[in-house]
Amino acid sequence: MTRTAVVTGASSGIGEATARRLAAEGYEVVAAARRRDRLDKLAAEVPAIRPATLDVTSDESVAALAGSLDRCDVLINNAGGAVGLEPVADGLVDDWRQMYEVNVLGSLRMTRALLPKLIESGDGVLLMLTSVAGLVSYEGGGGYCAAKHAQTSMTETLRLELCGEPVRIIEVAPGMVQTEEFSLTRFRGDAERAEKVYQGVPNPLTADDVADAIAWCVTRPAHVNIDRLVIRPRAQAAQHKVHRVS
Ligand code: 8X3
Repeated sequence: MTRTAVVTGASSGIGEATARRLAAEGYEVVAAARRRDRLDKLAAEVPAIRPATLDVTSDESVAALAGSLDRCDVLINNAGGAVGLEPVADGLVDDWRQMYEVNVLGSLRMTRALLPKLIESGDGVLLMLTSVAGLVSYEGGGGYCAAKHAQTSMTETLRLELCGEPVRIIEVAPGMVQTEEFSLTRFRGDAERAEKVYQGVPNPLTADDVADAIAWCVTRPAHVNIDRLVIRPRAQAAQHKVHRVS
């Protein structure tokens, strides 16, 4: 029996790396995201990956994906991201709404839709990709930190509510990860500002580093629940303590 893993936000970054990694671990992976062209390329490269068009902000889209699945053993709620770095005093309601809609409500929609199948599998795993922004707050992080704190809280709540059910509830909270798009989206396409975030930092984490941690959590024996795994590059001792060279 091949186990099925659903990964949201799988068209790039941590989601794509996780889809590849879980396929290598022997899962049939449903790589779900809005950008179908990217998913098709990924699926053409990795036979165990099935592309699925998904918009986590749409009830209909989430229901269509859930309805198309025979089974679901693993759900990786990865779709998310940050928009803007304004102080709260200048926070833009539309940015905050978008961050809530994708990170928080997107995870809620996916969780509601797939939880019955995860439980039915007899050994389900629900993994929430949060962030260190879900554990600490930082200047300019207002909306993103609030959304990630909400996801962290949702994860803790789920673990309590589902105690006794055959499903593990895991949180992976990465720190500084250099991906193609995260900072670019945060800075609304300003590549120079996005690049500065990682300037002089020796080896920020890569998407593969996080996918490796996710795969480790998911592939523990069924009775082992990794409640929360915080992963940062060695150069980042804390949110405000980053070693930079040059
Ligand atoms: C990304 C990490 O520190 O930019 O989730 O919030 S941080």
